[in-house]
Amino acid sequence: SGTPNGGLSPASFVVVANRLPVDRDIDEDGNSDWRTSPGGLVTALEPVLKSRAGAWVGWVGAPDEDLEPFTHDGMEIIPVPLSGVEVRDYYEGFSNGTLWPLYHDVVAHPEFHREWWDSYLKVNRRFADRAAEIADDGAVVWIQDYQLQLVPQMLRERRPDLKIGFFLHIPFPPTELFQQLPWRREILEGLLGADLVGFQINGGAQNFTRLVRQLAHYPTQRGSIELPDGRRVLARAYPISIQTQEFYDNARLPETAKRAEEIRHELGDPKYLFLGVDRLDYTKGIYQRLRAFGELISDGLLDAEDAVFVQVANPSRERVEEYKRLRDDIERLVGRLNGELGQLGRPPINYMHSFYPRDEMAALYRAADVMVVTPLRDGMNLVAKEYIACRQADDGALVLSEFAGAARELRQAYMINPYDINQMKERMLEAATDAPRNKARRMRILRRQVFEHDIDRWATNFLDDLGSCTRSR
Ligand code: GDG
Repeated sequence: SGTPNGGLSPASFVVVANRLPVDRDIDEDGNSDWRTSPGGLVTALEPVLKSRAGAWVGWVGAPDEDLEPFTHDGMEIIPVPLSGVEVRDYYEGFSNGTLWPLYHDVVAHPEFHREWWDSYLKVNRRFADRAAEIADDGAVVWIQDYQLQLVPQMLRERRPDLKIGFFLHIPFPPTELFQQLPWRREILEGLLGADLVGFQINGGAQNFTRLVRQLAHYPTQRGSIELPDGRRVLARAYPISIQTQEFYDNARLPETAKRAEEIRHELGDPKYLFLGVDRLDYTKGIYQRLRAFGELISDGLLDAEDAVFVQVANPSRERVEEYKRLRDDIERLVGRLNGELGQLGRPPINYMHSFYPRDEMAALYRAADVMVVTPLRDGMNLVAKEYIACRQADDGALVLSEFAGAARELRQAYMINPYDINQMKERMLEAATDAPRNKARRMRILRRQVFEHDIDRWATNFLDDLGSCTRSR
C-alpha cells in the first residue's frame, strides 16, 4: 500500500471531491492551460494542500476524458474519468435525481433507478481506488459530499492505515425520509468507513446517529458511534463559511463602490433594491420569493417606482428534467409579473439567467438594501454570509429562511418560513423599511459572527478533530 503509480510522489493529505479544483482555459491556438477554480473550498484547502504535499482526486467536469495526473500550483491533480453514461447515471441520475431531492426534504420527487445506483457504486469505487493509490502511509484523506458517500468504506477496506474524514455539504435528512432509499444500508455503511463524519448543523449529525441506531443498531453516545469491530466514528457539526476578509476587501475597493452606484442608477435609483443570488435550483425558493415580491407591489405595499428586485439565477444541472421545469416556471412568473406590474423601461424584476463575474457580484452585494435568501431547505447557504461580509457599515438587511443551515448562526436576520407567503411578505417589507437603528443592531451582530467564523477556521476545526481521532490500527 502507499505506492502511487504514474511516478507521482505519495501524498500525506488527499482531498477527494466530485470536481477537481481546477478549470481548463483554452486559448485561441487551442492550447489548454489550468486555472485554480474560484470558490471557498478550494481556496481554504489550497494552503493545507501546499504545505502537506497534498493531492486532489476529482473529475474534470467533461465526459470521456482520461487525463494523466499533473501538478498545478503545488498540488497534485489526480483526474478521475467519467464516461458519458456515467455522467448521466452517477452524476445527473443518482446524485442529482435521487440523493439531492431526498436529502432536501423531498421538495422534489426523488427517482430510484437500479442502473443509477450501479453506476454510483462503480464510480465511487473508482474514486476510492485513485485515493488508495496516491495516499502515503498513514495519510489524512478528506472526502467531500453526497456524490461520494461510499468512498470512506471502500477506501478503508483497501487502506486501513489512513485517517479518513467525510464532510456532507447538504442536509442529512430525517430517518423517515432516508429510509425510503433502497440502498440505505449501503450508504450508511459507506459513511461509517470514515473516522469523522462532518455535517453543516447539529440536526444533521443527530439525524445520522439516530439512523445508525435504528438501522444498524450500533450503540451511540452523543456524537460517538461504536462499531462491532471496536472502531469509533465521530459525527459532528462543522458549519462551513467563506473567506470573509477577502469578500470584505473586494467590496471595499473604489471600483466596486463605483460599480455599485452605477448599478443602482441603471435600475432607476430605486429606494429599495432587493437581491437574490442562487444556482437555479428548486431548493432555493426562488419562485416563492418572487411571488411574495410581486404581491407586495400588487397589494400596493411597495411602489413599483421605488422597489426593484434583481434575481441572479445561474444555470445549473440543465439536463435534469426537474430543473428544466423549474426554469420554465420561474421565467413564466417573471414575465407575468413584469407584464402586469411594470412600466416601459422599468420592470420590477430584473432576472438574469447567467453566471456573474466575481467583481460584479461584489458590487451587487454592496448595492443591495435587502438580500433575500429563502431556501425551502439548504445545507448552509453561503450567499447569506457573502452579503454580510460585503457590508462596509452596519447597514443593509438579510431576509433568511429558517430552513437554511445558516439560520442556526445568523439569528439576527429577518427570519422567514418560505412556505408562509404572508409572513414572507411582511418580513421583506419590514427588512426594507425598518428603522436604520434596528437594521444596524442586527447587522453588527451578523458581521461579527461571519468575521469570527470564516472558512479557514472551519477547515482547521475539522482537520484538528480528524487529527485527534485515534488510529484504528
Ligand atoms: C452547496 C450547498 C452549502 C452563485 N451565483 C454566482 C456565484 N455564486 C456562488 C455564490 C456562492 C456559491 O456560488 C453558492 O453557494 P451556496 O452555499 O449558496 O449554495 P450551493 O451551490 O447549493 O452549495 C449549500 C454549500 O454547498 C457549501 O457547503 O452552503 O447549502 O447546497 O459562493 O457566491 N458566484 C459568481 N457568480 C454567480 O453568478 N461569481
